[in-house]
This record gives sequence, C-alpha cells and structure tokens, in this order.
Amino acid sequence: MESTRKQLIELLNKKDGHISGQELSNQLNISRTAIWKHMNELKKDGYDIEAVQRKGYKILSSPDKMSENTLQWGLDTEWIGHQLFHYDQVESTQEIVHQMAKQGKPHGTVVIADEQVKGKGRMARKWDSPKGKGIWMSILLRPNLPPFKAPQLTLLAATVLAEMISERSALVPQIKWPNDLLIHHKKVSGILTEMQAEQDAIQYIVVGIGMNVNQNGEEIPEDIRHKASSLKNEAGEEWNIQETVQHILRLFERTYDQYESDGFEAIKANWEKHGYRIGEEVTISTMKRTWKATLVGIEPDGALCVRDRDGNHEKLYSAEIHWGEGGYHA
Ligand code: BTX
Repeated sequence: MESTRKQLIELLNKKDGHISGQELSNQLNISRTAIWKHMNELKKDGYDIEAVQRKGYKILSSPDKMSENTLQWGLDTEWIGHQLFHYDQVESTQEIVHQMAKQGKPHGTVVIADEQVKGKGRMARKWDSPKGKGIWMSILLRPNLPPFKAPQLTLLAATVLAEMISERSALVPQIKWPNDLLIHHKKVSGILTEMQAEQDAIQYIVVGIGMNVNQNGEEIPEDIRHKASSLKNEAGEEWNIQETVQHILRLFERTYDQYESDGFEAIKANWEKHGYRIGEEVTISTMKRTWKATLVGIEPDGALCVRDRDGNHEKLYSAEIHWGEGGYHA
C-alpha cells in the first residue's frame, strides 16, 4: 500500500473522534490540499468519511470490498499484517509468500486473495478457493525455533481458527487431527504449513489458511459436498469476511506471542479442548495392522497419542483413522 495513505488511515483510526486537516497535514508533512485529495481517493474506494467543519475528518465505515486499506483499517496489531498484500486473483497465496520470504519480507507479512485458481492442500491436493466466498490467506513467520517444533505452529493456527469461530458465533468448531477444522462433522477450513529450514534452524514458515465462509451448499463442489461446508452454510447467515480476517490476525498474534513466552502447553490444552473425538474410541489402520484405540491427545511434536484396549500408549505420525459416523478419511 502507498505509505502516506496507509499512515493517513492509521491516524484516522487512532482517534476516537474527528481529526483536523491541519493535524493530519502536520503529522504527515503534506499539504492540506494533498490530504483532501487522499480523502477523495479513500471515498472512491468506498470509505464513508465524515468531514465536519472545525472538527475534521472521521472514518464512519470501511467498504465491503476487500483491499489492503480496508483490511488494515482498524487492525491494531503489533507485527502481523503490517505488510499486507491483497490480490483479486492468484494461483496460490502460498507461492507468493514463498517469493516474498526469499526477497526478505518480514515476520508477519500477510498475503490474501479473493480467489485462487491453483489453491493447494497438503500432498499436492487441490483446495477449492472460489471468488469472494472465503479466506484464502498465507502468513509469513520467521520463528526462532528448531525445525522439529514447526508442527506446533500448525496446531497453533488450528486453535486460533477454532477460537475465532467460537467467539463470533454459536457454532462449535472441532479440530480433526492433524489440522482440519470441522463443524457438524464437515470441513470448513484447512491449514497448510510449509517450511524452509536448514538442519537446526528454520529460515521461514508459510502458514496457509483456507476457510470456507460464504458459500451456499450448492456452491461447494459436488465431489466434496458430503464432507465440506462453509461458516454461512452451518450458521445460517452471511459472515463479514474482512472482519473475520482481522479477527483471525489479532488472535493469531496474541496466541503466537503467548506461545513464544509460555511455550506449547496452552496450545496443547486448547487444541485438545476442541479436538475431534478426543477421549473416544476409533479404528486405526497402518500398513501393518488395524486396531481400536482411544484418542488421548496431541504431543509436542504434533503426533496423535492413542491408547489401545490393553492400555498401551502409542504416538501416530501418519495413519488412516476411521472416524466413524459423519467422519471421513483425509
Ligand atoms: P488437505 O490436504 O487437508 O485438504 C485437501 C482436501 O480437502 C482435498 O483433497 C478435498 O478433498 C478437500 N477440499 C478441497 N477444497 C476444499 C474446501 N474448499 N473446503 C473443504 N474441503 C476441501 C488442507 O489440505 C489445507 C488447505 C490450505 C489452503 C490454503 S488457502 C491459502 C493457502 N494457499 C494455498 O494454495 N493453500 C493455502
């Protein structure tokens, strides 16, 4: 975003009441005519700006259409989304963040798109990302962590999404290991974490978040309709995508900061609180055998801990889980 404009929005946002043209002009070191021109541009972008004589300007509301301005307006974060890039259409936000990471963009950089034409899931699966219907966003992180702890950031992201949904609605989100977000047994969100690392240090991580927000039932592709849904479809009403994105970013920052200072315990507890079928018995298959076990919880390395009928505990890194009624295999 053009920086004067960004600063202008930040200033308008800081003040509860109006801010005078003179004050804006002093702070930004540009003429009052220039301020007036910027205001007109913001109005063209769909901002509702009130101008009151002798008091100054105030933003009453930001436009519905997502843009860098509107996403950053009111985003009172310390480090996440200060560099934020919005695109109408991309192949995949993941790829853009990888490029930005290589160019040296900072921790907390966010890329978001209205539509992805090559949205990707784990293991080269496809991620359906229709225009204007969901959150297709990638976050660049530069954590000071050993690579083996990287899976904790995926678990962290899942808890953030679950918390956001709980705070904004009466829906009860559940996290299905490793990282699907379910509502009423159907997937509304997926997380793709990709890491660039050397042997003992992470260079950077890209956390990709895909969240179905406003698709109607028939807008979900037919082949996944039995197992996928959207927030609107489950809550019965339209969601404001920008506010939802801002909510995710604020919570992400807060949770990440807590994780940095206090470690993984709180994430683990929160994940397990939302964990799908935790404490229940499911059937598990690996290449070697099939057995029944109770899901106990997650481990610091992202493994799923299970207990068989003889009381033996085991850590699973990859396995096929038969989730039972309503569930499905990843
Ligand atoms: P995943 O491998 O767990 O899930 C992919 C599987 O989920 C697909 O094979 C399909 O069965 C199903 N699926 C595809 N699209 C959807 C959808 N919209 N809703 C529900 N189920 C679906 C999950 O991978 C990780 C997804 C991350 C997506 C984000 S979006 C921003 C970023 N950019 C990008 O290209 N990927 C990430």
